Amino acid sequence: MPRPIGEHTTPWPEPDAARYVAEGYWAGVPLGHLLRAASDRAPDAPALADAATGLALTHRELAERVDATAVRLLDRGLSAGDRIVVQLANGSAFVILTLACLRAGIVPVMALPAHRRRELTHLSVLSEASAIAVPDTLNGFDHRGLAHELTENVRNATGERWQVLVDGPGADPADMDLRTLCAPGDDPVADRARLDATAPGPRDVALFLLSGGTTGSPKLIARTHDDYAYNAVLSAGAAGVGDDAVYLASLPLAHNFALACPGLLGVLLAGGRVVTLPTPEPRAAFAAIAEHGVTHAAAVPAVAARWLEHAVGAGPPAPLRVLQVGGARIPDELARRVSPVLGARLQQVFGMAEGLLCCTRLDDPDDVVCTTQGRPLSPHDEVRLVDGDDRDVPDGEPGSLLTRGPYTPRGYYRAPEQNARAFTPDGWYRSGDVCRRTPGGNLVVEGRDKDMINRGGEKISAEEVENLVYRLPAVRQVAAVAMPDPALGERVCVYVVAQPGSTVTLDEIRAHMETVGVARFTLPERLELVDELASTTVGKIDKKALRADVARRMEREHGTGAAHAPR
Ligand code: OOB
Repeated sequence: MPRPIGEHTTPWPEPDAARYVAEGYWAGVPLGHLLRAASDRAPDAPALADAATGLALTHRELAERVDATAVRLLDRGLSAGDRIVVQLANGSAFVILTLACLRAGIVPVMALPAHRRRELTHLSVLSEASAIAVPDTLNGFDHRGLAHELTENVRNATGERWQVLVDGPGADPADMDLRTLCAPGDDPVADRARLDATAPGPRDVALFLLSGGTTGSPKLIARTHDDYAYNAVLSAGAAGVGDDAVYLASLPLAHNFALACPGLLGVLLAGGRVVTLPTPEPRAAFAAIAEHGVTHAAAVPAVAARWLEHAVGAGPPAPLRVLQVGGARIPDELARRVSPVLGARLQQVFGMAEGLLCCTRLDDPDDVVCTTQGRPLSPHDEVRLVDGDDRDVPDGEPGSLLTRGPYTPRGYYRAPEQNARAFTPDGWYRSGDVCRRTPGGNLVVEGRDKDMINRGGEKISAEEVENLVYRLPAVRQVAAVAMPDPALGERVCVYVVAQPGSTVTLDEIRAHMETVGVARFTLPERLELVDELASTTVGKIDKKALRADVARRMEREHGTGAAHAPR
């Protein structure tokens, strides 16, 4: 039996929780109920369009499919509180399965399609998952095969049964076929009554998001029904999402941004419509925007840049009203082009799977929208900017951002050691972002003091890359750092000191990491072989100096770092 989730979470202290309830932040209703209620308000309005398959569902049809799927999951042996790793591309199977889990109290673990053996094993074992949902193949990769390969490792580690749910014609009798699982049911009234009677509690864990990579392997963030619903509803309000909104989900839905900021959940809860697309590639995205009358979309800066480029030839994506940009800092010059070129209002979103969301508001002056990352969503979000001794810095000075609030959990799941570092004893989350507060109260993200590389919004743990590179016998010392990149903001560069008489190449490092099985976006894209690594006065590797060094080298090679696009 998997351990009850509650054994390893850090709940909000009761006085805070009571205040969040009393002041109406926490609705006290599980997400499945809220979604059901939203669909009852406009059952015949369109809810979901899968741009890849053409499937279109109204709110009633979606809710009934979700209920039918939830009932089938329960009938096939999954129970409320069980965990299921969901690794699906954006599409109707992702939506129906995830919502079905929320409805039944089964807890989805939001893996990314890019994850491979190492990440999936870690997530499955840590969450003690009893199932995984995968596409049969995606972009030429055999996800079904890998899911079955994990069976033995996961069973040995957790003692759990391991069921593989497969989306696509490649499913065979050893799998649960997601197309059958997500099909319409025979008795929607009975399904609904059964699920209403066994619904999870509002403070139960609704889902696990993944942390953006500071320690070796991703950590799990347990988000409750109450806190995540609040996150989604509040985001919808700030993005101007109402029942007339049509939202394009083309960033991975497993990311907090596309899932609930406002994303899939916020838009459905507002009675709007979601269009799923497996890729944000501009041609496909612009076609989907035109075809479905998309009013709202979300992008990381690298995607926004490609959309801007595309719009110069193709013209603006006419129906688009709001483009949210977040996940990494958008350069001010790029931000200023969004409205004139795309004809849509820009909303900057500075968020984190750990909770806190900051954003610019739609009626903010252009200067605020284009040069800041906005301010916290909730009046109950607490934000401090502190120095190295956790003392508040004067306004206008950069400081490390600490936060607490009604949708920022107080600890990672099953991670006491990391929690001691990432949270203060009185529950503030150390985001690792270095920010400055403007006189108007908005935050500007100026840098970070965490050891993470932000590759176009994908977060990569430097420690994880180093751990893997250290496995190569020729490597004596390694440090992974961010190098500047014009398209993605940052990419991974590794500095290596080889063993005496040995050498190592970038291809060897990448091949080794691929053999271990990690997401491709984590593979280093540049190698610097050096005799020694710069160190600080206390003998730690000086990553700041290495980052400056690689930027300098690239500038020398190409005039500016900007001209160079490795791999
Ligand atoms: C979003 O969430 P995560 O968990 O993938 O990454 C969080 C980290 C932040 O701590 C910060 O370092 C960086 O990503 N970040 C930004 C940013 N938005 C996120 N840095 C600068 N400017 C921004 N606008 O990335 C995420 C979650 C919800 C909504 C949007 C993004």
